[in-house]
Amino acid sequence: MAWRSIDYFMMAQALHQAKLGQNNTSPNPSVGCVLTQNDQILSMGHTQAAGGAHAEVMALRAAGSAAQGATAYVTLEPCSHFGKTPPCANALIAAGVTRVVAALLDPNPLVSGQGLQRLAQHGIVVEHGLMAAEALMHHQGFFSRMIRRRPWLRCKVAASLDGQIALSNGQSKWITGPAARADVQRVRARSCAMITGISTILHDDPQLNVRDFSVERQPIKVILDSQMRTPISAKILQQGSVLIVAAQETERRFALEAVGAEVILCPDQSGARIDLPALCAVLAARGCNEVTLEAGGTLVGAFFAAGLIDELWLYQAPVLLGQGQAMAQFSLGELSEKQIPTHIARRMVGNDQRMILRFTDPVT
Ligand code: AOF
Ligand code: ZN
Repeated sequence: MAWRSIDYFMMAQALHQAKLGQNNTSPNPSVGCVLTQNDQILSMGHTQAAGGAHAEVMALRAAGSAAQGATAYVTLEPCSHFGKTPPCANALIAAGVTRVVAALLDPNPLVSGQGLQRLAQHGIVVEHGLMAAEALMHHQGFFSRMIRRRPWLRCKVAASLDGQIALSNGQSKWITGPAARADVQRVRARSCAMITGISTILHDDPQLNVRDFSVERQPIKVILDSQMRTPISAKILQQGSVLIVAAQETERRFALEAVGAEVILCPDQSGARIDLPALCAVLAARGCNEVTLEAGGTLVGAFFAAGLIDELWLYQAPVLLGQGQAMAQFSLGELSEKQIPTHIARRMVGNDQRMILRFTDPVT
């Protein structure tokens, strides 16, 4: 397909729209839509919070009758099914749109190609694949959940130059600076769930919530706590939306449930530890597209060893901590087994370096 530069420009606007919704549409993907007439923007829209209007409907509402004969640029194929809302394909047809350019086909089996097919059956010119790689980066969580049945898993680590996340005595506040911590708040805001371990709860008493700015949706807080040792006084329990994942039944379940936590069992074969792949499947089944792990070296190491970390967000402070706790504890028999990212992006955030290291290729 030979797209014109104006097509790229419009799809970039649609992607920008899509990003506006990224903190609150889950389990729905946050899609962006731009309607144009004679290469001029008529209107734009993005997906509303779950159950609300889709991107196309928002843009169509804003354009009104001017949508007759328009082109629609969408980051994801318009839907063709009756879900919580009626099909966007029908709305585009009814409005008289004559051309639809989608970056990606919708991996949802209820849609997957049928949206574009319906549009084409009504004489609408349909194209797809424009800026697909960029759109995939944005829609990665939704694609991961739909195709792999597990969320896109990001691991956030704040470490020193020498890769330590805490001193030997456990002290870890604060290795990175305020700009990096503010950046982490944005990462939490777009996460459907935050995962941590019982050791982090006992040592740091974190809240794992978004508090620098207001959000419509706080992430679910998931505590991997094999023996249900989370203290009732833990700050995280005051926030609500806490899921405690244990390996064995204990009588502490009742006290934890009494303060509002949900407790589930997800044991591995040994019965003593948590089955990490099964936990990821549980989170996907609950509609989690993107999940962030903020934990100590033992749990991070276990997730790495299980091959479940798609992306490492490493905030590296320009300090040396010497003897301390390593960011990921796992052991390799051979150097050839070392974990190698396929893509690295770096930038400075305040005085700290942020590296985004991807270990998984985009899921399509
Ligand atoms: C679109 N435009 O903006 C989005 C789409 O239950 P519903 O009606 O909200 O439908 C959810 C499904 O719609 C979701 O799984 C995905 O396949 C698609 N998302 N489609 O046409 C949008 N967010
Ligand atoms: Zn739709």
